[in-house]
Amino acid sequence: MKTQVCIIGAGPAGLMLGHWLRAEGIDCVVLERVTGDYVLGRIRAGVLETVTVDLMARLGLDDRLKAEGMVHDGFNLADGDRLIRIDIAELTGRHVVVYGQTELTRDLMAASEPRGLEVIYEAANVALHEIESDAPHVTYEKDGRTHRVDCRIIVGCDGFHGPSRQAIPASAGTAYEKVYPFGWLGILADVPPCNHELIYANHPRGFALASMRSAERSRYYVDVPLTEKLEDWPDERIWDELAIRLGPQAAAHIVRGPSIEKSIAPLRSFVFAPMRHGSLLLCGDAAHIVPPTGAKGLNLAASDVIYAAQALTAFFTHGDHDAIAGYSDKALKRVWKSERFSWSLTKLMHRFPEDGAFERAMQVAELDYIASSRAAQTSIAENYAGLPV
Ligand code: FAS
Ligand code: PHB
Repeated sequence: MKTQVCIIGAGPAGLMLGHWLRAEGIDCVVLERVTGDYVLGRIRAGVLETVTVDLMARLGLDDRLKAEGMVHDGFNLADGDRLIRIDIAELTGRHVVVYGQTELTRDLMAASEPRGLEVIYEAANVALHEIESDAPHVTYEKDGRTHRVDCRIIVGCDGFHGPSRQAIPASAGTAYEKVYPFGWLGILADVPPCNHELIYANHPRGFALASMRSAERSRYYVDVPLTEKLEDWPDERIWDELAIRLGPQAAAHIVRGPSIEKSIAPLRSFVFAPMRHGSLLLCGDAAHIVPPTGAKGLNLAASDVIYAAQALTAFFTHGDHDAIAGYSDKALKRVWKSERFSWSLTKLMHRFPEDGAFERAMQVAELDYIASSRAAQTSIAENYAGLPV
């Protein structure tokens, strides 16, 4: 097969990019290792910045998002009995939209065929070749045969563990990483949320988050040591812990029910720079990971896609090589700001095992400052709503 752009990975980054390129009349194909149902079975992000909502609108794929997405004008930081509301709308004139990554991916998948976007699922052993040349190619196995895709540009949208970043010689880039000493244990349950807005809680027993997918489906998280196993956390233990950590106001409104999904995600901050090597561009989790505290993962994938799509369109329609050369610096500027915000909110709202009384006093002082300062709240609000692209 011969095409202009070979995209590896059919998560949100790969599919959003594929739709944009097809809309511009640029040939591309998406190779995905697993089945579509498996991709949809993952429960990940739930909060969309306007950048991501606008991108779906630009792709003409926002009907369901507009109909079913929940517009949130604010969110809350709980510190024991204290609830600090960050009024995004009042402070910045903006908002976020609560709409599950699963639903966003479902919309992108459903529109692929009508858009003429070819997605090859169950493409095994994807390998990248000659990425430093102007004629790279990708091979994969399917139906017992090895297939080859010749292209001009490869875009790695294959997540943190995918082959794309690993195809770049270690000497050609720098990996920045911070691993946190806890993970997030998340549950999904068909019960009404305990509050109409998100609550991030810092409690002596640990972190908790009350989120949702709809008025009937809730998503909750507690942080747990990385040694913990799912079998150590039967539903009742999670509900008990949430009722303690979220504080009395929220606890009074928690509706318990059986979990329909339960998983533990490790927390990591990671950036690989540069996000381009020869004819290979990296987008999304393939290049960077943020702890989910700032709700930035999916939204950073969207902004990468915007920068990559603009560069590829300029390259294929006007032969603009500088656009490709400039992609990495442009994307990394926004990536680092989101990394900083996610790291700082994680430090503020979690108890670190190595922390002593001083670190805790710093958390309290920062929460006191946030509670009393419009400037501090505005800074958090504009970062949470999403910095400009
Ligand atoms: P993705 O990982 O979504 O997609 C990459 C795709 O590449 C996958 O479909 C994968 O199967 C495919 N792939 C991998 N290797 C391949 C190969 N060899 N060949 C072909 N295809 C291959 N963000 C939040 O804001 N809130 C959250 O609560 C949250 N929870 C998360 C929980 C987990 C466990 C993870 C990993 C991430 C979470 N995130 C969360 C961040 C998440 O939303 C990501 O940022 C988002 O999925 C990034 O999208 P992509 O870059 O498309 O990567
Ligand atoms: C979620 O709803 O899954 C969610 C929301 C906000 C976060 C992380 C996860 O910061």
